[in-house]
Amino acid sequence: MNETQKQSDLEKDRVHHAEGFLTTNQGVGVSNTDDSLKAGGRGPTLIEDFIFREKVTHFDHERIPERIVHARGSGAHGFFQVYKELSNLTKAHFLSDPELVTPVFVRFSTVAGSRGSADTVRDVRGFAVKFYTQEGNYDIVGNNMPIFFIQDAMKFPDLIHAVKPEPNNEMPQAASAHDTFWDFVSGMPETMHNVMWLMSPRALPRSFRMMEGFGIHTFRLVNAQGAFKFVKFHWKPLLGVHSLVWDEAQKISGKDPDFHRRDLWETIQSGTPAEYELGFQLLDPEDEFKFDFDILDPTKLWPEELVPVQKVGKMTLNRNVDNFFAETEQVAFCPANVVPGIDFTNDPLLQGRLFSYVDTQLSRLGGPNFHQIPINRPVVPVNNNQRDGIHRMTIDAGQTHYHPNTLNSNQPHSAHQGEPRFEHYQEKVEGNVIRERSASFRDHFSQPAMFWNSMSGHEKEHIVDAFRFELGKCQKVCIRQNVVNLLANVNADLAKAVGDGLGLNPEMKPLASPKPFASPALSMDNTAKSPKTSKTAIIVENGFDRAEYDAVTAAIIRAGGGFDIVSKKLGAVSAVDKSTIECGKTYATAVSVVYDAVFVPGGAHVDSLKLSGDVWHFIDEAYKHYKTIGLGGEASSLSPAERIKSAAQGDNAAAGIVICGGKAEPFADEFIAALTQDRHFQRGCVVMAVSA
Ligand code: HDE
Repeated sequence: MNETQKQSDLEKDRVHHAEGFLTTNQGVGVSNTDDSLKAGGRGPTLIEDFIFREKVTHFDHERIPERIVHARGSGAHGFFQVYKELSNLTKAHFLSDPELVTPVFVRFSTVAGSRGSADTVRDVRGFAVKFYTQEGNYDIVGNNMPIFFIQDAMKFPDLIHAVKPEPNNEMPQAASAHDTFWDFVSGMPETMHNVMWLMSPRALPRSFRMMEGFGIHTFRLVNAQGAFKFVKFHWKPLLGVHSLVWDEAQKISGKDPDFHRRDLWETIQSGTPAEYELGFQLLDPEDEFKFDFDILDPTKLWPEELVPVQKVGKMTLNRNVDNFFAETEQVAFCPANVVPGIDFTNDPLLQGRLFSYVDTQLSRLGGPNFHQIPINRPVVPVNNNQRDGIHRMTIDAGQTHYHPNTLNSNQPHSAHQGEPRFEHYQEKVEGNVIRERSASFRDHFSQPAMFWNSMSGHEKEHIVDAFRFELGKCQKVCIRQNVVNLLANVNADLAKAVGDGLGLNPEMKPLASPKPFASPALSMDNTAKSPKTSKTAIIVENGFDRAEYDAVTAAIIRAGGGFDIVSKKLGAVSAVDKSTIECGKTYATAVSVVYDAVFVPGGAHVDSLKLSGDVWHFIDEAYKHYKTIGLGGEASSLSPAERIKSAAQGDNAAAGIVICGGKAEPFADEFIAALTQDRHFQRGCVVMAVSA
């Protein structure tokens, strides 16, 4: 089944409600859905009103329990294709043929917040992909960070209890900046690597379309001959990895809590798909012990400089859901959903996950038949002796539902050799039954130190600020102190810088002296950059320069970006030459934080713009968030560079501010070049003196 076939499979269950008369759930026609049945116009409602009772009863039960983690999510449909056949690595059929189009459904999510929480909180993002393959469903249930907080699934309830709102007052919502989280962290040094990522810009994606995805655990690829390689899965966004800045993210949480959801929805709706390449890091079995970390430890990544990521295929998300609840809410992912050719390892976090997902879905989706919900249904037949249970959808005909049987000639039969069937990799296992952590899992600081060493100046500054913010929100000074002590094991300058902001010094001698290793691939400065799908706000009032406007808007469109026209009121705005354009946003409905750049054409309107506090604020805020600012003709007088520059910035104060020097076209090209650079961090960044 290809992508279109999956769509037509779902079509069977899609009801358009476009025409026809109202009915009850029993199909009985309803003439009035506005008034309950009463004894007299002013009399009591009658219990026999089955139409009222049915409508309200259904409404009373419209919500199902939200996910205990990853409650807030956004989904999209699409397809996956491999670049070349990979049968030397795996017998997985969907990876065997570049012609094969495998339908996928993806759900992106935050972890800690509840279903109605804001999108741009500081958090890990879920990146869960369901492949509807010819051999059954395969799920990569990953995150946007390549490592996890804990090493053993046994600690997951503790971690989540600590990060979720505190139990006595249910605060704060969707935030790790509180005592219980940092109390847990300070007692669990293994969290330090993921905590470093969480304090970095990676925790504030600019868009779901601009973040990486990782399967985290080490898996196995097994080929038809039974040979295997260890593998780590990566998703690499074609647009590169980009982030918000913290002040901006917090403001977006108020101005547009649906920022990421809207971004994904609107981009797909406009016909531009979200695209990611699937990458493999591969390791031969004989190299299992060649690193100074254990490949089964999920708090460790494989540096890309040591094990390069090989791009093997591409995923394209090109279709929004028809119904959020039916698809995004009811989809059930599970790391145990594998197909022949892909297998597990003994990573103790993965092993626990293999149990947890179906277990939670049993209560969230109300029983054992959630695989029959359209979004969860495989595109191949399901054929077994499982029967009955809550919400069984199929009518399973016939006398036998057991095996072996003679009454139905032993059908369905066990899959033969030659039929697609899952065969577990026969790993040799031996050892004493013991409740302990392997000694090879004990180094908790080398990789956090590597992450720190790999960051650029502004990324380091972001991390220090994030620690100061989060710990500053903790009430107990001893918790702040414990974390600062722990940070000294990662990097002395980091601990000192964080401590300075909190009025504390690291109190203990570091336990470890991590190696000065860096992995340049970890810095977002080395990512792909593109003006494609960027959004520019164009501020105009009556009397703007039409030639500059035309040149810049044409250049934005050529570059694959978009723009909104923002003014003090909606409707027509006239240029100097009396031509008009339609304005779609006002200073009340548009804010700089949801744009990548601002452009103000020159013209007489600048006199009026200067009288507006909203306009100054719009431009200054974009400046503070390192965004590109284009100022044509007279608008150059709106430049924030001279007004708000600090001594530390020096000549960098004007970075990313493009002023029109006369001709509109070169100005437009310069504007796009600056927009392509993404943020202009050199503008305000005071690079810390940090030793490796
Ligand atoms: Fe999950 N996780 N998780 N997790 N997880 C769930 O399953 C769990 C972990 C991830 O969009 C739950 O259906 C345990 C790592 C994503 O629907 C639950 C452990 C990674 C999603 C669960 C982990 C993830 C979930 C809640 C520690 C990245 C959202 C609702 C062993 C590799 C999927 C549900 C979606 C959801 C358990 C750790 C990713 C409770 C026990 C590591 C993307 O089953």
